[in-house]
This record gives sequence, C-alpha cells and structure tokens, in this order.
Amino acid sequence: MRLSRYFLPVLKETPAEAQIASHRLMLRAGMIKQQAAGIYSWLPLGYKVLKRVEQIVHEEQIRAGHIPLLMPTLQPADLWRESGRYDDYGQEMLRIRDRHDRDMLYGPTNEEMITDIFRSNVSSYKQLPLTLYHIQWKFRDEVRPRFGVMRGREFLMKDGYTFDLTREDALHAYNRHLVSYLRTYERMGLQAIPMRADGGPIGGDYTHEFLVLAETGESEVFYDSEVTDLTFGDRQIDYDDRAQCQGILEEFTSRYARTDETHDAALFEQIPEERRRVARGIEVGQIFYFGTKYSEAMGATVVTPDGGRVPVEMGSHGIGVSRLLGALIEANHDDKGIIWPEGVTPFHCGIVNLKQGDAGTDAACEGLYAALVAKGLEPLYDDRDERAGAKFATMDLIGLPWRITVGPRGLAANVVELTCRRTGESEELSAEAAVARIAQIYDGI
Ligand code: 5CA
Repeated sequence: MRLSRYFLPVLKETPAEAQIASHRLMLRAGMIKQQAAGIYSWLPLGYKVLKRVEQIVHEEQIRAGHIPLLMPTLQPADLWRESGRYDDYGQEMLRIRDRHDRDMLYGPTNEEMITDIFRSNVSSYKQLPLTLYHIQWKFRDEVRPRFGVMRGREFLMKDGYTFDLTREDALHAYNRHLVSYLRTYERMGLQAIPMRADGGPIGGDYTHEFLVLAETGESEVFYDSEVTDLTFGDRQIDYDDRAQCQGILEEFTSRYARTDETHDAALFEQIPEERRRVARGIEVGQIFYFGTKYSEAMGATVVTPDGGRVPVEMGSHGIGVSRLLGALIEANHDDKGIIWPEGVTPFHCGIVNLKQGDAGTDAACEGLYAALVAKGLEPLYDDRDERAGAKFATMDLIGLPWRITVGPRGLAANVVELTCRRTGESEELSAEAAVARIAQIYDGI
C-alpha cells in the first residue's frame, strides 16, 4: 500500500478523552473513531489488525478441531425466557422491539441460541463431541464503557460452545480450549495467564480467565511469580490426547493465580513471600464449564449408548477479539507509539523515501516495494512529499516492526537502512539483503 493513497487519519494532538495508552494510540494512529459511548468505527488500519487477530483466532480454533459458524447479532427474547436469563441479565442487555411488537435483543452472548441450534439438529451421543464457535459482534450496555475498545458496549468476541455426553468429555473440551488459547495468545506475542475466576452471568463454578498483566488492567490479580516463567513454545499438540491436554492444564494452572473474585488470602500466603505478586491485568478470554445449566432448561438432550436420554454437557469459551487490540498495545508501546508484534502487524514493514521526487530514491523504493510484494509481504510505502522527521514520526506511531529507509546518500553506497521499531537499532545493507531479511523474519509467522 502506498501511503499517499491510503486512508490513515493520524491525529497530532493527544485526545483528551483517552486515559490509557492503548486508547490514546488507537485514536492517534487513526485506527478507530468513536461513534457513541463504547461504540467504534474501525478505520482501515485498526480494521486490518482486527482481521489479523481474528484470523489467528480462527486458525487456532480450527487446529483444535472446532467448527466455525455464524449466528446473528439480534436474537428473539423467547429463547432467553426459556433459560430464565431474559430477566436475570438486567440492564446490560439491549432490548429491542420489532414492528410486530416482538421482543428482541442484541446478543451479549449466545448460549441460548447455540443450544437451540443443537436441540434442533442433534439427538444422539453418536454426533458428539461437538464444538461450534463464531466470531461475532456482541452488545453489553456497560454502565461505564471506557478505555476505548477495552471495555466497549459493542465488541467483537469469539465464543465457542462445547457439547459432550459426559462430564469427563466436557472437561476434556475445557482443557482443549485452555491449550488452544495459550497457543493463540502466544502467537500474537502476548503472555496471557490462566487464573481461577468466577462464573458471573454465564454460570458454572469451573472457570478460568486469561489475563495479560498491565498496570492499566481493570482486574486485580494475585499470583505466584513462577507462572510468568511458563511459555507454550512450539510444542506439538494432539488435541485428542486427553492426557497431554490435561498435563498442559496442570502445568499452567497448578501455581497460585487468581482474580480478586476468587482470591484466597490464606492460600496466597503459603507462597514464599518473594514470589507473591499483586498486580493488575486485562481479561482477554474466559473459559467455562457449566454442565447442563442450559441444556436442562432448554431440553437439549441426547440418546445415550444404553438407550436412555440425558441433557447434553456444555461449556462456553470466549476470547475478547476487539479487546485484544487494546491489550496488545498496552503490552507493546513506547512514548513514540505502538510497537506491533510481527504476528499481528497491519503491514509487514514500512518503506520511507527520504527524498520523494528524486528519480534515484523513487526507483529504489519502487524496486523494494515490488520485491517485498513478490515475497508475499505487504509493505506500507510512505511516498508522501513530507519531511523525513514527519515520515519517521508516522511510522513510529503506527508501529510497524520494521522500517526500510531509502535516501540518496545510502544509495550512492548501494545501501538502505533497516530499523527495528522495538530496539531502535539500525543497520545498513543492500536492498536485496533487506528484503531477504524481512522475508526471513516473517517466514513461518
Ligand atoms: N459466552 C461466554 C464465553 S463464550 C462469555 O460471554 N464470556 S465472557 O463474558 O467472559 O466474555 C468473553 C470475553 O469477551 C472476555 O474475556 C473479554 O475478553 C471480552 N469482553 C467482555 N466484555 C467486554 C467488553 N465490554 N468490551 C470488550 N471486550 C469484552
């Protein structure tokens, strides 16, 4: 993409309404625009990262054997009357009446609808196990929407629902989700720590939240510092291997790590003092096992091998897709702007032409651009007639991990400059070597 033809409405001023870095930077980098409290348009740069995050979530869900579908945002109230949640959900639910006076709602979550799809189509244990998920907009009329996409009213969520015959099978589905989530967050360059939590309005007493540590996080968390040493890495996972999934759950959840909802001071004090941590975190996902709460209320039953009938065992598993952008920026920025991890960057690298209009630098930039595209990469070429300082400031603000700078002096010596956004380190090398280096960095990402 050529910046002269792109739509990147960066702001010079720091928006007064933004209290935390990610919100400020998303507005300044022209990623989002607020349309109403907690409701945003996703401008091209923000939309690109959102899609990238969504794609990683999809790939990891499919890898775990989970099946994508798409349910609507609007739901009939009658389904929620069956589960009893139409009244229980309270003011967070946006209620709508259609022209025929039917009660509708903008879905805050989808347990009822997926249970309805299940009961209409599945009746035998032979069709189990089944995990269906979607990535869809949700609406929760939060009392205090704040921090930009971090606590929105309209937000994008991946929500997956598991159906199993037995509690044991459902717990394996739970473990499978925990493992796939660890992989998902790590691919995005984030450490998200599973912590024992509370079921809230979804229900169930077996639940973990995934937290990214950040001073601006809304949740207070208590943990053993050893949990931050754990990494998932590139281990090979067989998602049907129950022992392997259980082993990973135990590895990542056996040390003390809880949100304030389930914090137990006495247990916490058993950790050696130097390892006790009290901090704040951003909840980027939550998994729940709730058994037959919805299937019993809504008559979602299956025939068992011995010919009986039982309500299906269920769980639900969410990732805050749009919130993840806020969390990613909270964890990856400096005073100049965003620093995208390679896994989610909107463009693989920037090209800065220091002397736009000069035949030599223009041709070198065009050549670099074509060579990067030929390698399957997507560069953002700043071809505007702007001062070098302004071009660097824009690149630093929008946070592309790598920048290639092309100027007449370097070209005379047959070199361009390759700069790493995170470390600020630069090196001079030939244009071909710069392209090869970038291609190598992204190989396998
Ligand atoms: N049905 C279940 C899981 S499928 C569910 O709704 N879980 S949840 O309530 O925990 O939401 C899942 C994730 O959505 C949360 O972990 C959080 O990351 C994200 N989320 C929840 N509320 C908001 C909000 N107001 N703004 C942005 N993201 C949110």
